[in-house]
Amino acid sequence: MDEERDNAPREPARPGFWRSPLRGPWLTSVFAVVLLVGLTVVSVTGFVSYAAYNPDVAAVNDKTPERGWLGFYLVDWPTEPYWLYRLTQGVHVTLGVALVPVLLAKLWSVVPKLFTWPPVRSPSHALERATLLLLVGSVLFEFATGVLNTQLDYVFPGSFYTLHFYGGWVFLASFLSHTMLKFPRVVRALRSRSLSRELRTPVARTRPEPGDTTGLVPAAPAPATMSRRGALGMVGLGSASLLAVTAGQSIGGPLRATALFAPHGQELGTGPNDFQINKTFAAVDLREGDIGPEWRLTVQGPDGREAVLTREEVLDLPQHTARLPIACVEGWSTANQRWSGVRLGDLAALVGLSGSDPPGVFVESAQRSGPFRAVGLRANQVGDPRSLLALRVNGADLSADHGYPARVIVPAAPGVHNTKWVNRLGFGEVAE
Ligand SMILES: Nc1nc2c(c(=O)[nH]1)N[C@H]1C(S)=C(S)[C@@H](COP(=O)(O)O)O[C@H]1N2
Ligand SMILES: [Mo]
Repeated sequence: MDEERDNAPREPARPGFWRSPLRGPWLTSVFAVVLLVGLTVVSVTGFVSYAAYNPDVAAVNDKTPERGWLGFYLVDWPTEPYWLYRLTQGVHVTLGVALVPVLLAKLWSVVPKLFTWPPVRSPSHALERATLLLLVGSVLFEFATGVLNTQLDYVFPGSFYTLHFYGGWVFLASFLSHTMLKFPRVVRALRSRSLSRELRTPVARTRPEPGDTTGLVPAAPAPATMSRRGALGMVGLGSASLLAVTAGQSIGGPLRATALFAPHGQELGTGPNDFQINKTFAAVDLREGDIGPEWRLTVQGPDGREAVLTREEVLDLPQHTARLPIACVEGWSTANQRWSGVRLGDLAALVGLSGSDPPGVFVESAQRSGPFRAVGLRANQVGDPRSLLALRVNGADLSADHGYPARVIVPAAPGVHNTKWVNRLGFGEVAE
């Protein structure tokens, strides 16, 4: 008999369906505050990441050419401090990953609201629900596309940036209005219970939150099977574990080995070239001949001046050294590597331009097709004395995987702007 009753339909809109006694405004607000702080940082670093692409410089940099005024905040991406992108993108990805359990817990805590009956009570209720749809939709979309991008090596060719950028704006707008709408309620809820007392309350003494006016506390709560302390601990432990298996990919050193979540963290070269490789020589559209003795570097200036150099001739130019990391949009970065090669400014001087105040440059790779074969760099990047066309790293020739015969390395730039297998530099070919 009892069994039959258990099998009866338990539709989620029925008041008695949701029974966890932990659900209530206080618990929801604790998760909300963590997300308010965390997702603000993730959003800001995300929009900063787009600015780091210097989209105004060249069409190949611009992943959202239709963005209009949504690019109002773009700045000339600086080269100082040299670890800037390593920090902003490391925080964006690592914090984003670590917040997944908090996000899921927050959604769990409010899920009965999804099935509110009647679904729409008034025009303002309809508006509130529409905003929530945008908020929940965009946050899930941003997390899904972000995690897929870090794990699956650009499964969305090119369009990832577009999707993630516009999704980011939808999220930010709905996040701001949701925050303003709910802020007073969150403050009130947080004041209603003491966190330290909650952390000392075991399951046996766990009761539903009294005097609820938000409708989050279930109408017919079941006895507690877990304390609020247990729920917070579980979420906290989940976040801490994700942090532990992610952070190492941008911190580096011995911690690299702990970055089990890192997609490229495991693919290293050998000897002095033993740091992460994004696309290997074999993975891109390159043939042996493209980087063999036949390889030439073509340097061009705005007035038709041109220099064509063999690798030996590039090595005969003054060589400089810069200790710089590679920091990928996927969140991983290398420790500082010791790059040596020719200053981009010195190469501009070869075609009659000022070496100390050079224009921007269009960089092209011998790679015949595929993403990242070309990039535009701004004048401030070209003029930085640490910006090199590197031929060697850590005292050895570049390996084929790291861009032999020559690659660009620029301080504070996203990894994707450090073009490998470079064979042409067009100075003055990009917007300033
Ligand atoms: N020609 C070319 N250059 C490229 C790429 C590429 O696919 N092709 N990948 C870029 C990306 S996304 C990154 S993060 C860095 C990685 O450099 P590494 O493989 O030497 O670590 O190279 C950049 N340079
Ligand atoms: Mo990258």
